[in-house]
Amino acid sequence: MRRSRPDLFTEVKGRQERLRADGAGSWADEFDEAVLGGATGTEIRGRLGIVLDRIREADDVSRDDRWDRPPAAPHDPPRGATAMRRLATALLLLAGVCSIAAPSLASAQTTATATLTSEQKLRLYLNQGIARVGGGWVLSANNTLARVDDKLRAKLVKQLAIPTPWRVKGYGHIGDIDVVGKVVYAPLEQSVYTRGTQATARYDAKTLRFIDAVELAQHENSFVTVDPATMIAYSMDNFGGDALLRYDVRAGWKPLAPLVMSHFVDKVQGADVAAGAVWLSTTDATNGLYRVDLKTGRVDDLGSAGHLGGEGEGIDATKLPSGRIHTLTIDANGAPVWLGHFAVTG
Ligand SMILES: [Ca+2]
Repeated sequence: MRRSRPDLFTEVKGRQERLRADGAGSWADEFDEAVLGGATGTEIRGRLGIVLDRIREADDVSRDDRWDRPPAAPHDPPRGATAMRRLATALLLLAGVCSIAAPSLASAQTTATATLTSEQKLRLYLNQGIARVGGGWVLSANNTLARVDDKLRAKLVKQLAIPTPWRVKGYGHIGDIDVVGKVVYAPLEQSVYTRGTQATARYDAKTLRFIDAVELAQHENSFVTVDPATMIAYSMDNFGGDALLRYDVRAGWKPLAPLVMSHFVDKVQGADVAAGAVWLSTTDATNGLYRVDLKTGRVDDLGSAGHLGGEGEGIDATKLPSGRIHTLTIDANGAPVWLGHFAVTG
C-alpha cells in the first residue's frame, strides 16, 4: 500500500531515535538537517550521497573496532554494524521520502523569503500568541491575555482568562490568537490530545472579557485565525500536517472541507490569514516560516524566524511599516520573548 509522506516521516523519525540510541546520532542529525530543515529535493539527494559515503567509511571503521564500545558477545553483531544496518534501512526510507517529497518540495521552491527588519523584546512573558489591534497588539500566554501598545507597554493584563467551567473541562492553554473587528478568537487547548476535542473561545478585544467558546473536533489546537472577508476560521488537526481545517464561523463553526497543502509542515505554532494566504510559524529545527496560498494550498518556505534553539510561537501578518509578518519567539535561554518584524520578498 502506498504510504503517505507524513507516515514515512514518522517512520524515519522513529528510526532516527534508534540510531541515536546506538551512538550514531550525528548521522541521525544529518537526516534532520537535510529532510526536516527545509532543504530542496536536489539538496536532499546531494546530502543523501554524502551520508551514504559516510556509511561506507563507517563500515570500515566498525570493522576496525573503533566504535569505542565494549566488545560485543561473539554471537551478536557489533553494535556499530547494527547501527549501520538501521541507518541504511532508514536511508532507504529516506530515499522513498525524497522520491515522493521532491516534486512537492521543488514546487514549493520560490524566491519568497522573510527577512528580519527589526526586533523588540517583550517586557511581559507572554509567549504564545499575537494579533494586531489599532496602536498595538493582543498577546496570549497559557491562561493570560494582554493588550500592549506599539512599544510593548502593557495596557491591560487579564490573568485567569479561561473561565473556571472551561478550566474544569481541562482547557488550560491559550495558543496563537486572532482579532477580527471587536473580537479576539482564542484557541483553548486541553492536553489529552487523543480525546479529539478542543475549544475555541471569543473575547472582547477591548476589555478581554470572555464572550463564549465552542468545542471542535480536532486533536490539537495551537492556533486559530479568521479571515475577516469570509469569516472562515483556519486551524490544524495536529501540530504537524498537510491540511488546514476550515470552519464557517457564521454558521456556528460548521466544518468545511480542509485546505490541502502542497506539503507537510511540522510543529505549527501560529498562523494568520492575510493577503490571500495563511502565514504559518513553527517551532521546528529552524523555527520555519511558511506561506500557504488560500486558493491552491501551495506552501512557500520563507526561511527562519531565528533564535535557533528557542521556540517559535505565534504570528501576525498585518502589513505595517515595520514589516509584512511579525513573530513571537522564545529566546534559546528560555527568556525573553522576542517580537520580530519581517519583510517578505517574492
Ligand atoms: Ca496570530
